[in-house]
Amino acid sequence: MRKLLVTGGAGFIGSNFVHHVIEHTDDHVTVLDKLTYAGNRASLDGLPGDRFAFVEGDIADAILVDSLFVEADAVVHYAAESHNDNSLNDPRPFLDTNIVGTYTLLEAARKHGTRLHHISTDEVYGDLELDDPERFTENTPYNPSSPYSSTKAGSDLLVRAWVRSFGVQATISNCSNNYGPYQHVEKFIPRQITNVIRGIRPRLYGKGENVRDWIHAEDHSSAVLTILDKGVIGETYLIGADGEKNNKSVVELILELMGQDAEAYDHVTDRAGHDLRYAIDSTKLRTELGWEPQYRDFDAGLAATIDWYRANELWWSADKDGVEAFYASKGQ
Ligand code: NAD
Ligand code: TDX
Repeated sequence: MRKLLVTGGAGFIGSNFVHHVIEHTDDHVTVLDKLTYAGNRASLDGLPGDRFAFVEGDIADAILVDSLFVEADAVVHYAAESHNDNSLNDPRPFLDTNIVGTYTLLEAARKHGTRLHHISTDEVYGDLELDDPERFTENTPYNPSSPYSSTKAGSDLLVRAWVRSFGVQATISNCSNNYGPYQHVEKFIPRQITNVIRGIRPRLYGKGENVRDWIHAEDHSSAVLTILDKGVIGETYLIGADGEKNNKSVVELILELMGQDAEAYDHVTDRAGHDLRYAIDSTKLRTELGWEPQYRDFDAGLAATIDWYRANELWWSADKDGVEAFYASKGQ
């Protein structure tokens, strides 16, 4: 039985990955998570005790990290401060976790010779024009815009340096925007769904022309497992499912699927430095490692996600008022 250490496993994508691993492999999973405002222990409820363990702690705690690396066969690193809007308000935690935290894991991987997979984002590449025929590839130069994406870019570069300088056994993946269950209500899709459930009008930043390349969290999980099993050490793989949509069309679809007038939303203050468009070319992952996305019907995936938020109001309701108060203070 392979022993996996998953950092940030109580967050959105990490918890989806843990459920995926328990369902599709024989691996044992230990989650290391600080349970920040974004971590929710309930996202890991119901997992079998003989396959799963939870450790509350900080990835920047070198002594704790060292003790967990002793036991692990491989580490999948999801833990991060992940929200662009928060990074515009208070960048410091992004430096502490995304940079110093990743450095701490790399030093432990170096000491113990542990296989490490680093989870990153397409935002490290900056943004594209709406009519640009090119999409991001593994060769696109880094050009991050926000404090969040610059710290993720920095963490990727640390991984590359530790591979080259110290022979650390690491791979990197950069994925596009995820949707699915267990996503915090601060993020775009859950915010609008839970707004409609609460009788609040959805909030679209600026004109809503910005494009995101949506992928279901399940497809992200299957891609990460593929890279963990078959990826070449030192390589970067882009993960995407050809899901480009502008924000306006996503808000309208949420409203329609929830039985509301598709125009019943408000335009609010735009995000500072708002990236215009992300688009992923995942040819390398598909041709070299044989991965394919399974969730190709965005409307069906979004409808299932809406059902999940309707059925799990207890999971998100405690966070909702605070998130809306924060946005309201910024005119969003
Ligand atoms: P999230 O904010 O939902 O979860 C982050 C988790 O990390 C939380 O459980 C939190 O408690 C934990 N954490 C934060 N700081 C920590 C620390 N110092 N020590 C230990 N645990 C800590 O984030 P997410 O959306 O699930 O993103 C997970 C990873 O995927 C991040 O690295 C992010 O950059 C990357 N990513 C996200 C997306 C997306 O669409 N959400 C897309 C591509 C890549
Ligand atoms: O209320 C909103 N209204 C709105 O129009 C919110 C919260 C967002 N938006 C817009 C901003 C973006 O164009 O929706 C789009 C998506 O916003 P977020 O959910 O904040 O995601 P984004 O900034 O694109 O970043 C996400 O994908 C890449 C994740 O949060 C990152 O962690 C990941 O790296």
